[in-house]
Amino acid sequence: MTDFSDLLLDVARVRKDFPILEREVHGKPLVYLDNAATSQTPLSVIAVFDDYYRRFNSNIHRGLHTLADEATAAFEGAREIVRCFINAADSREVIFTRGTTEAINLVAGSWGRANLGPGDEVLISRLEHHSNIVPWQLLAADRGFTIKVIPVDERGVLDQEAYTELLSPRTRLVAVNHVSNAFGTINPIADMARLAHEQGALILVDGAQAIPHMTVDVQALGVDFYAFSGHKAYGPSGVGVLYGRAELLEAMPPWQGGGEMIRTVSLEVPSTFADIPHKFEAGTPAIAEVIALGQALNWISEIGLEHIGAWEARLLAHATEGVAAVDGLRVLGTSPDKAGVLSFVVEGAHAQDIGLLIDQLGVAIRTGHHCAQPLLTSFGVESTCRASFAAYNTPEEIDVFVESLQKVLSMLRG
Ligand code: 7TS
Repeated sequence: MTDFSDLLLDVARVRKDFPILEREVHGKPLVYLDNAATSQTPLSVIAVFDDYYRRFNSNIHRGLHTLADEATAAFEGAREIVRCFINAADSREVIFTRGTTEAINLVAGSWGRANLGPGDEVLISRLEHHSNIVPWQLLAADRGFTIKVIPVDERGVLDQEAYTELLSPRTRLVAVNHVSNAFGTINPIADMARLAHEQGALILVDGAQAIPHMTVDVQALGVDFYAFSGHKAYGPSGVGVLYGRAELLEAMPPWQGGGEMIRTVSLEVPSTFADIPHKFEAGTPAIAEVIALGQALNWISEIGLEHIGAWEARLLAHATEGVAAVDGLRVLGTSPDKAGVLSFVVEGAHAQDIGLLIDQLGVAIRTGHHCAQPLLTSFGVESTCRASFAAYNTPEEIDVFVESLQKVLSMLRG
């Protein structure tokens, strides 16, 4: 039995912030273990929307009236919260996007389109989410560069020797995730960044699964670009962040054109563009969502990322121990350095069937390829079941999950 008593996270208090956790599903208390897809939202973040639309809903940056001023101050305040949260040197290095996917597409569409061509190589890994694969494939078809893939070993750990060998002066960019959504593997980003830079390459990190679980210091990691989403970090959907080093962002051409990103527009001579970060924020952004994302990061800081990380690690250990007793169950992703993600398959039972039946018992897990088809294919499976943990999950919920899984399997096996 895993001991949680030494940990400094008051889970009962944390749970009070999440009204959704009180609901029932099919007459059973909800056990929400799909946090890698989307985490739940605390009251203080929900309250941002009420406050914003009741008191100062207004378009930002271009108004002179009070509401526009207040909305702009809150929006730019959120940029400073993000800067501080990831320890960026300058808030101009924080660009708001719709999410991780859009952040990566921005780098591909702007930096990639301007800098990549025949003879160049982009290194990705077999652990990537489709959103860090497909933008590079689309661009490669257009620009004629080559994509190379860092392999994983049988634990789902990136092969660092192969990485070193794949790196060469032809490598222009390394694009890897910080934490794998499918297996939970934590990648040694600081080392990988150093090796990339030694070859003159840049490094883009997909941090969608890292931001809510571990301290991310973009300067200490030495990364050039870092992307994440609000909805996996106790924030709303429809908002995310691209961090980019100022000198890179300044040299990059605009991506989307429109209002907000211009300095002057002329029909006779070329238009000129705003300074960063506004150059990359065309059109009216998701204002309330950005402010709410700031609040979500504040909520994480109040609980303390070190406490959240330690709590989730213990939940993972408890769940791993629990499923070890399940007949025919195989865990995929056994990296020694792993975030709170438990992916597994069970002999003689389809992941889809498990997912549907366990939902009847109130337990929400994810089944499928988790948008990481190349990874799953290399492990000889099309889909897995995945339980993923957040600060509000409890050891008792893990026990319900394991018991429910046993019930479902005895139903499926007749
Ligand atoms: N990168 C990683 C590592 C992810 O886990 C996800 C979403 C994305 C990128 C895309 O983020 P978005 O916010 O732009 O959609 N991952 C998952 C998941 O594991 N299940 O549902 C979505």
